[in-house]
Amino acid sequence: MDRNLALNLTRVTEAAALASAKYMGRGDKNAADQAATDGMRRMFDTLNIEGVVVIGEGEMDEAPMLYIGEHIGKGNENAPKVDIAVDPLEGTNSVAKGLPNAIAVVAIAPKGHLLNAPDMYMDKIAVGPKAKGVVRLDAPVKENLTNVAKALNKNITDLTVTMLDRDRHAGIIRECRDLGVRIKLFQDGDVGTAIATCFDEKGIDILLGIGGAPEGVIAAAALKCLGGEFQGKLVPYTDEEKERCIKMGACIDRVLLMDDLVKGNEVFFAATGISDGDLLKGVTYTGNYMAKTHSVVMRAETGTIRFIEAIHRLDKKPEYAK
Ligand code: VTB
Repeated sequence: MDRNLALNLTRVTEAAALASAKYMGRGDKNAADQAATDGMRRMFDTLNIEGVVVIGEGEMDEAPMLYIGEHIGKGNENAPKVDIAVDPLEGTNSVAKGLPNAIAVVAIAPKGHLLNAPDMYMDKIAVGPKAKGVVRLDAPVKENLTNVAKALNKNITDLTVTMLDRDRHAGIIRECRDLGVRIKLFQDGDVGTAIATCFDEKGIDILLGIGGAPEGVIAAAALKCLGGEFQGKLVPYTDEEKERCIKMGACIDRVLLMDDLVKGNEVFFAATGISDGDLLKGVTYTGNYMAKTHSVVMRAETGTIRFIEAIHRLDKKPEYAK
């Protein structure tokens, strides 16, 4: 894949972020999601790729665009054949309520390299590069936290664990409290918080808990670029979900490691902040029809991470000016 494609992905996530940020705090999560999806889809049409959406907005009959199986890109001669994983608006509730952590994200890899994860829950663990190799999703919480503390050269009581604020995490929260670690709960958006474990200054040492499976693949793509570690296990709650896993050939009996989620090292990832979050600042409107976006774009092959701050003239981009 041409390395400049990675930079072009920033245009794709910026487009989604600018489109959905207009709906910040307006209480309409569907409109925000729709705007993000439209914006992202339009920009994808300008890329010279022969892509297929493997993680998207739902099945073909559930979503009008960016649905699983949709063919994307101009696909000129020599266009790379790629898998595409998108979440035009990760954190729909956050945008609707004006809360933190909403981002627009995309990951791409050569065809067949991204896991086609069913839309259900996934149990997750994510750590940054220094703690890579010392955690196992199926190990007891105490063992993982002890190992991470050792790898980071910290006391266990100086660790910060983050997880979604959900009742289903009551057990892990109790175990963490018994160990005396700090817990940072968040309302939505575990892709950004998983990635935040890879940056020392974000003050998050480990992500635990259950969130969405498709977003798990996207987070794994980012952590591959960053040299961190992500593991996930599908959590089908109903017989119907179990059947869906079997039909899709998705493994429910074991922990999915980095290479099960994202094969190889040729993967690009981009994200743009919509509301302020652990990873990125959100879209800000600076007056005079100007907006500022904050994005991150990365490639696993070289490990280069770019933070891109962009100023957009909305008077020259009428599609975002409304
Ligand atoms: C969301 C969202 C996460 O998982 O909570 C969702 O905030 C699933 O959890 O970022 P709930 O059904 O309890 O809301 C994510 O979308 C992605 O993992």
